[in-house]
Amino acid sequence: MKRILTVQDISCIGKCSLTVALPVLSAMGLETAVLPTMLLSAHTAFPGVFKRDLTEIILPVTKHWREQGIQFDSVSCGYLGSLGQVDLLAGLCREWKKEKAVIFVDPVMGDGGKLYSGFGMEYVGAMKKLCMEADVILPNLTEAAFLLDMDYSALPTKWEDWESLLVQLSKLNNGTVVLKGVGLREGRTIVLAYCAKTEKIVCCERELLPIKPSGTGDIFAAVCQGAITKGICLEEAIGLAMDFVLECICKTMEDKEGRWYGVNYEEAFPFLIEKMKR
Ligand code: PXL
Repeated sequence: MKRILTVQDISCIGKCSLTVALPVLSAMGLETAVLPTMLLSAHTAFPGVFKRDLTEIILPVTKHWREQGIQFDSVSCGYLGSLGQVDLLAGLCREWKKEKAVIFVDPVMGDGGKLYSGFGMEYVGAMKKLCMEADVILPNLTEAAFLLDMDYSALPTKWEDWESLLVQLSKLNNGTVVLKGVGLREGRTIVLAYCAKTEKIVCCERELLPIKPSGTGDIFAAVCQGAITKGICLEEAIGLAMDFVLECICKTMEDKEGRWYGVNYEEAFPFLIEKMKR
């Protein structure tokens, strides 16, 4: 079994980051190690969240793994707690990469044109440096705009302009970029990917559903990491991640007793497990 690591916060309530990535990756048949970056009583859409920054655990935990000779086939970073932590992870990713791990960075810092609460421009600068260490970066449109220092309202509307935006983004890591939520066509959602090494563009298009529960970006990133680590090609990995996210959103819409704050991924698992058999 491949062994992978996922580095992100644990939000005790709210179904995002580690509480969705771990079950998804385990269900995909990967031995999944976790490195929690911050503990939050709930995700940041709740008011008055209690937070405990876990930066101080990162070096002792990773030192112990090194002493035990533990290595990873891939490592992913998602929501990180603080500036210092982003720098710390950049150094660790460099080490893991030398040990042949494929590095995925979802530069989680905002959505809907705005940064999440607690993040400012310094955080964006640190995130650019972390992206440099990644083989694959997976920004949403807001994160892409911040990473390129451009205005969210100036994002492209034409296909040719998206192509050049992808190329610009791929210069951050000189690798692969997976850009989520591109709205090129009415009623559709598009993921565009570009690989700097092959100069190939991948475009995956699906139906745009009317709700966007939190946690779906984290699920998307987890499925991409899992699938690519298992040797599935980029295009199929993105297609699988989009299909599973759609299934999760459908289950969320069907669930009349569902909670406002999270995605119903639990009832979508049979779909993912069935897909992984093929
Ligand atoms: O889903 C991204 C995410 C992860 N972790 C925390 C969040 C969010 C988005 O709001 O608040 C704590």
